[in-house]
Amino acid sequence: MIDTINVNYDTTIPNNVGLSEDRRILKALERWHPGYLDWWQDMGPEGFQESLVYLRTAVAVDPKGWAKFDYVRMPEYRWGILLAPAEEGRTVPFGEHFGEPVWQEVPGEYRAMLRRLLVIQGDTEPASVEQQRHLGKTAPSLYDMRNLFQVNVEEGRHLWAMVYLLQKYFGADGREEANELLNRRSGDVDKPRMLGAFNEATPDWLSFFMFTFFTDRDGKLQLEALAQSGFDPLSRTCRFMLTEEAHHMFVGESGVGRTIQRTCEAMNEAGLAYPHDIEKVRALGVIDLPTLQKKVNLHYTLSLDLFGSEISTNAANAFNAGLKGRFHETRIDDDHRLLDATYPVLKLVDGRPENVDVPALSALNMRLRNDYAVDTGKGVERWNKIIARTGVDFQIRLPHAAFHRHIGEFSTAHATPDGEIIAEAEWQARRDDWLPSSADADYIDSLMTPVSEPGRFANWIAPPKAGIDNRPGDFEYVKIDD
Ligand code: BYC
Repeated sequence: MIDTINVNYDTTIPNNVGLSEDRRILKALERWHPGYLDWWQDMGPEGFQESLVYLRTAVAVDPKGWAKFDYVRMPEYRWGILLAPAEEGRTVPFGEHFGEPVWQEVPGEYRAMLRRLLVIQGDTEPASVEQQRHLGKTAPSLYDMRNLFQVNVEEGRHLWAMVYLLQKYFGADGREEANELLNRRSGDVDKPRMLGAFNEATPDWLSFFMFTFFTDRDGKLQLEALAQSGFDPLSRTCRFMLTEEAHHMFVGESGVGRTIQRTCEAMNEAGLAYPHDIEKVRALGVIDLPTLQKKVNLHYTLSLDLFGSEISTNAANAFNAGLKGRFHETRIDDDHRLLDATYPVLKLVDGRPENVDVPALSALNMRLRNDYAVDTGKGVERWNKIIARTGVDFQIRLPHAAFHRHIGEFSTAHATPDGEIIAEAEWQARRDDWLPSSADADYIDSLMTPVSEPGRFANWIAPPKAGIDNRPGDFEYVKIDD
């Protein structure tokens, strides 16, 4: 009998899906495994493959007490296939098949659509590891370095999660896609990753924290939407991935929060009251808040692009089919079919952004993006509380959804962070006021000197409030030379 709660570590591929009784899939995954390890060696964290890292590994899929912590060399991390427990009697919660029993096999007519969703989701996971592979060398502390590596190994596991679904349910096509997931490369002109933000560089630690706050949160919203799926194995996979994802957003939110904290403290210690006096704040060796705002503007808008076009037939088809639902679908009080409903979509009307009611089915990307904006806004408010507590007069704000967009309704327009549409020339003249300039990048880069003594932190970032797994402040989270 398959134990669906505890993870079996006796096989080469830890799992709670009974792989040892599923020889065909076990074989397919074992054939894929060496290529994955080669990819990890080539594209995973550079320079630390032999170090011992204090990592958590999932031992069960029970939301309470599911992980254990221990020192592991990353290439020896036990990546595995973990699905949340099945819900008995679960029915399709939306779309044309609303109320029918969920599927354990892929419905033939939805094969192509489902495969595309799995491949896009799968592609983002190795992409983020590739984007972050240089960061170990400039970690501001061993604590942060360990968090980076934890995020990286779990993104690797999320790739395994999608590869399992592709191999198990899509035969030869699935195997081919699984191989392609190891062949594309973030930022490569010939074989780039599929979505925009996953081809951008993550050159410094502030970018990493912004990425895990903003872009991993797109991951949260997309996984929440896929966790509603009528294809039950996908739903169960995503539900467990979300358990791990929460830590990634914690890393981002607390990382930016600690950066803010340190900047404000340094300003207070030096008697600097004016946050816009950038040169004086930078002379303290911390990241001035206006530059931090520019990074917010960049990462938020790159992440908004990940929701696709505001009006999308792809999204409508996936909803009708019962494959991809809305955020918290089962908590929404409506018909879950959206036959007559409308939804307001932000459009460019007479040269201004305006809400226009459209059929709700066509506006599902916009709706998920709005849910994302609300979720993101709460985190930004928590950052603003940190600033307010220090007495510094500054507020971080999310820019308007028309600002700096490459996908959808506003991709052809230029807008200010307040949403005012402007001409190309004004945009070019003011771009560096709103988005990080190369001089800003150079300054941040100049702060990225590594700190590897246990318990010490780079000058630009405050220590965390608590250690990982309740470890003391001077705990050696990474044994670099062991
Ligand atoms: N870049 O109808 P449209 C995560 C393409 S993050 C490039 O507007 P649709 C993670 C689109 O593919 C979560 N291309 O959009 C985070 C389509 O092309 P085709 C990842 C883009 O399909 C951090 C065309 O434009 N998971 O997990 O409704 C670290 C028209 O498409 C982009 C998912 O995204 C773009 N930004 O929505 C690690 C879930 N946007 O097919 C991990 C799965 C659109 O016509 N994906 N296009 O050639 C989806 O649900 C949808 O595919 C999207 C796009 C939301 C991405």
